[in-house]
Amino acid sequence: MTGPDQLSAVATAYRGHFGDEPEVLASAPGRVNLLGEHTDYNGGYVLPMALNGLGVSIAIGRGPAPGVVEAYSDTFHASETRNITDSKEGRWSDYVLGCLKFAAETEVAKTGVRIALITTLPMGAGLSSSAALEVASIKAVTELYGKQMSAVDTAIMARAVENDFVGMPCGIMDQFASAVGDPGTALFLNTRTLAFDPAPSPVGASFVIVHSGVSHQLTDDGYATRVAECNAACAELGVDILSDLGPADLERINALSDPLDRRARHIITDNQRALDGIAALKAGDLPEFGALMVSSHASQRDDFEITVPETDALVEAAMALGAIGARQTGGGWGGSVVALVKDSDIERFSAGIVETSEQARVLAVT
Ligand code: GAF
Repeated sequence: MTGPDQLSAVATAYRGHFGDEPEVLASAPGRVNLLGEHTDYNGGYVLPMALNGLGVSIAIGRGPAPGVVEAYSDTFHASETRNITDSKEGRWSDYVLGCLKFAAETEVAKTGVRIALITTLPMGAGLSSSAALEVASIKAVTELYGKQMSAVDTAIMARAVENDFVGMPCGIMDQFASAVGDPGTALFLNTRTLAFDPAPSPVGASFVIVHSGVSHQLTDDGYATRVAECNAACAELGVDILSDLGPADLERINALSDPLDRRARHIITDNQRALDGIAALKAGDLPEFGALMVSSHASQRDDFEITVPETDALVEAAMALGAIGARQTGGGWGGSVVALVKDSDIERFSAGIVETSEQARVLAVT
């Protein structure tokens, strides 16, 4: 489904569920990350691309009563009723509620809000379904009440909702790519300064996103454990943030105790790969970009330990099928693999990769 189709579908869903017209329609894309994984909460570099046609669309209107929030997911045929004063309850509507609270608590307390949503992003695919939901919710509710918010401020608020309301200690990459990124164009982002630079698209090749079928859950302990390990490495190294260090500091990093040495090494080397990756894209050097993807996967597997056998096998299969590069993308412990494939080879590659695993499926070519 394309953007305008999704908006008209969510408007129809709103009418069908609530019985009246929505006042505002909004949407936000998911993202695939090309290089720089888990570097964002370490003040480092990332290279995500907002996705075309994969995202969250929202229809919103006032009602039914002051403070009441009615959220309906047409995709999952699920509805939840909350109050704007509620705390987090570990439900999907927490993401919506947190955004309403942070962006317009006073207004929602007066009018109440009804929201219908549609998502075309598979959950747990590592493509930022929660960030897309947050960004779409903030865009919808700010427009509903006539509030101005820049794309960068929307990303900052969406991350705050995730950190401070949902309780997931993520960085800003996903929300930034969703709010600021132009779908189909990768964005090189310095997560410390929020300076960003659109990246040129590869000529004659595209990124193929393949879901491994293993759904990840970042609210499980793994992600928070990695954040804590990076912080522990900082304490041992005497720095505030790992991105204060660079390749010249690898000797000191390698002397840390295990696994902090490997965790810190992944951050330093993946930061460098993101930097080298944007340079390779600018130079049109696709073999170099592909090699960086492969070494980034190895670093995620061996040093950061966030891959699973299914994504390791998919990366190997992708390379055996002639991909220029491939790696697991996103938070980890499953989700999707992204492969860089020559345009002339995409049909053969896509048919071949789904043959290698019963659960694998191609989600997008971008
Ligand atoms: C998840 C997080 F939400 C991001 O902030 C980022 O850390 C990513 O995992 C890993 O690069 O998507």
